[in-house]
Amino acid sequence: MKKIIVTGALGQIGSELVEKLGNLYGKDNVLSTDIREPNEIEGPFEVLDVMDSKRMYELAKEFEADTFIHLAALLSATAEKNPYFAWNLNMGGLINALEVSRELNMQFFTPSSIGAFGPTTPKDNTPQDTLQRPTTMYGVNKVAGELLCDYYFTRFGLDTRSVRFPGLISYVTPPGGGTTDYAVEIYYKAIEEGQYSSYIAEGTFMDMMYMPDALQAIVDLMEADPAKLKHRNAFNISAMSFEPSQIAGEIKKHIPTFEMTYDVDPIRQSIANSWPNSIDSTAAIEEWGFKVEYDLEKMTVDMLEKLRVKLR
Ligand code: AKB
Repeated sequence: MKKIIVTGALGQIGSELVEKLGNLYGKDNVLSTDIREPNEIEGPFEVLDVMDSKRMYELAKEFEADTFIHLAALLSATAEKNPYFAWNLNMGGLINALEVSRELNMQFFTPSSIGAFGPTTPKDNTPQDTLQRPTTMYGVNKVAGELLCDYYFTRFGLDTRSVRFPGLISYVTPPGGGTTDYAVEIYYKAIEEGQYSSYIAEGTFMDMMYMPDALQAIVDLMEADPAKLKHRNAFNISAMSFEPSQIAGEIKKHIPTFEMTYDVDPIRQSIANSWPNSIDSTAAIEEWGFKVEYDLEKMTVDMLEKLRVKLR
């Protein structure tokens, strides 16, 4: 049975991942941590600033954790507003988590992102192994993080594993400060106001994934036979690629009066322009059986159904 410590447990991925891990491995076997106190949470919780390596070590040791899931990080748009802080938090938190995992001999997961690619990366069907010269602080952090995790694997034998997540869409906890957040906001606004003003321009394709598929991918990768993994940090994974008018069109099938306009945000648009249109997930499929259940159509049905209940 696993004993798992999770940082950033109250964030977009963490809040749903902790529940899934609790159902799979037992609620008492998952220690949630975050920099702030939760309103409500099931299972053990501790306040932890990931810059505090001493407390991180003590919490992991006391809990007898054998798996570390490090989620605490700033997303792309927020990182661009304060690059110095982003470097310190994203890289400082990561190396602390890796060191604790090395000292306590844990399995390790931290997400990378499509943000690890840049304008010189092939844009369509982006290969697993390709040019990575990102032009954002977030992207610099993600590439450095991928290399650092690979380094801990080859140098210390630490079992590090990761995926390059696309934009993640969920009705539970909203994302904060990402470039792909428009694809979540649009569903809320469609239900609440019947309209949405997109900060991403028409024709800008980005990879996306519905949260249940993202959570399953983490579990499947962490359970995968290490002998089959030729790659580690990090696997390309994607469920769909669309641009704003396509998601709007899908919503319109269910809310015919829905209207979308554009008010492009130059910073987030330039980040989006530097990312791939669509990435190739073949290595993940071949090495650990990556699969998805949701495409744009199926996700839209589920998002609207769940949000109608939530926003009632
Ligand atoms: C972001 O937009 O910053 C994230 C990501 C793709 O990593 N959702």
